[in-house]
Amino acid sequence: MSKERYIAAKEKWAEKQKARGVTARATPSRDRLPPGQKLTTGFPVLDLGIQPKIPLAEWRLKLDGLVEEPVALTWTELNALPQVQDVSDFHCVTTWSKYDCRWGGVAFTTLYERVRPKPEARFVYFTSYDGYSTNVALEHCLDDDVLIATSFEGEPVSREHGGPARVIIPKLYAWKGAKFVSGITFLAEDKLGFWEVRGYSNTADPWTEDRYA
Ligand SMILES: Nc1nc2c(c(=O)[nH]1)N[C@H]1C(S)=C(S)[C@@H](COP(=O)(O)O)O[C@H]1N2
Ligand SMILES: [Mo]
Repeated sequence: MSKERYIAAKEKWAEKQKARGVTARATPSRDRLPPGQKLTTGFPVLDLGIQPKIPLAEWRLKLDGLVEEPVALTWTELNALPQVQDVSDFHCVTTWSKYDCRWGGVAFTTLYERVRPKPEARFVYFTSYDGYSTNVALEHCLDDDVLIATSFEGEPVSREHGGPARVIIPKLYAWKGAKFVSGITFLAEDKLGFWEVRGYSNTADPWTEDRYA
């Protein structure tokens, strides 16, 4: 499917879901599977039809905006930062969830400390090598399970799953985690990302089925 048709189809799907009133349920589920989700054991791939190939020697992660120390980290520099692992569940807005994903990489808070955002910075805008973008309130990025992941289950993150580096924000629907991440910009005002301008929720909480704005 072409990129345009794929996006159009996904937008239409979102509209239909909204029309059917599945944006929220009266009683949120209290167990591990968020309401309206189905457990999968596989690992579906969702992208814009592009899986960019970035040679590691050319790869950069640019951190800029309202920060004291903007930086463009090389692959070597990213990997020289303290490394962490975290096991988390993955919830896609298209209703599949995957349990116990073991991600490894650099904690968002490590990058935060490195660039030292100014007090006015309250929002984060992520960009990617495939043209994708997404936005998240800074406070949600500062949970200790938010990672710039470079490994999955002990192996480098595959290209289809967003390698060499992708963002993981377990407490939000997975579209808030940019695959093929290339930039992290700290902003005073919120700026909507790729799916957010196309009707997806800005806050994206799986537990309240906060799917579409
Ligand atoms: N760069 C980029 N990041 C992205 C996407 C994308 O199309 N491009 N899709 C998002 C969506 S909708 C989901 S559900 C997850 C899917 O991750 P996966 O392909 O590893 O399952 O990545 C998110 N991050
Ligand atoms: Mo998704």
